[in-house]
Amino acid sequence: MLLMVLPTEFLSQPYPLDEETIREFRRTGHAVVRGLCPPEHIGAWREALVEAAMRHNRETRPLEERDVYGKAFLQIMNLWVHEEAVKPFVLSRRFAEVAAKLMGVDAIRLYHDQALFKEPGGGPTPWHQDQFYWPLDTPNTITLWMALVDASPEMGTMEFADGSQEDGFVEIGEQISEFSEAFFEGYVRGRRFPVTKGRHLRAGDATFHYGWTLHRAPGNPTSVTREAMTIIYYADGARVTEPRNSFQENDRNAWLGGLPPGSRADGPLNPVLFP
Ligand SMILES: O=C(O)CCC(=O)C(=O)O
Repeated sequence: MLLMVLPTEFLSQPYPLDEETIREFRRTGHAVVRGLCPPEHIGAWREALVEAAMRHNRETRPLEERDVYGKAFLQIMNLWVHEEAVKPFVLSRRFAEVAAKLMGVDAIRLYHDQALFKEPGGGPTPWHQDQFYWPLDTPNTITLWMALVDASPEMGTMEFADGSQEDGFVEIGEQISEFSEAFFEGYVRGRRFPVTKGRHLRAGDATFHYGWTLHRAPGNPTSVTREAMTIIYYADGARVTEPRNSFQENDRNAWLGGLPPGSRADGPLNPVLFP
């Protein structure tokens, strides 16, 4: 059980986001934001987030018994609902404000959070679009992906296809899998999208990407777990769409309070986090 007092003041303080980062985000569909969680605070938050995630992790199979998706990472969802201690981190106004400013929207809601831990020997994360899973009618959706430990490209930081968000939904009828990797590898080459390779991230640095930006990550052959925390947001005012696949139907029930298609996406798990 965590006994330390977690630093919270900075979570409501603005981050000095520069115009160049915003321009680059809108053009390429992704951006890096250094020190979003300041170096002096990330250690304590890492400990709390990892402890919470591991308490709720239900994956016990060895890597070799899992499919491609299961090998890519341990995925533990909506920690803020299950663990009071990590709630201020996920609901941070500082983080949500950066997300809103990158997209250029006035107000932003929480979709959900997830811890994504790529274990030693974990496999690659295949090419995919996040919004394949989300029944939302706006392109203004965004994922914050924060490194909880210093992470090198060799450990599996993310690669992005620059500008791919402009294509919107590329409907391939399949989720994250060997098929999505092969299909999108050809697609990215065919569309001549430049690929931004994985970056070196310090603990507390974050990348952001649009829900439609194609991205992937290599496997982790190192002996250190690539621990990352993600928070997903969308522009306030978005509506729930008719689910286009079974995953979207699951998401509608799990994260959007089962709200019917056509209604405003403002379920009890979707608080406005900025302003
Ligand atoms: O952490 C990973 O390897 C993949 C993460 C990802 O695809 C995402 O956060 O959208």
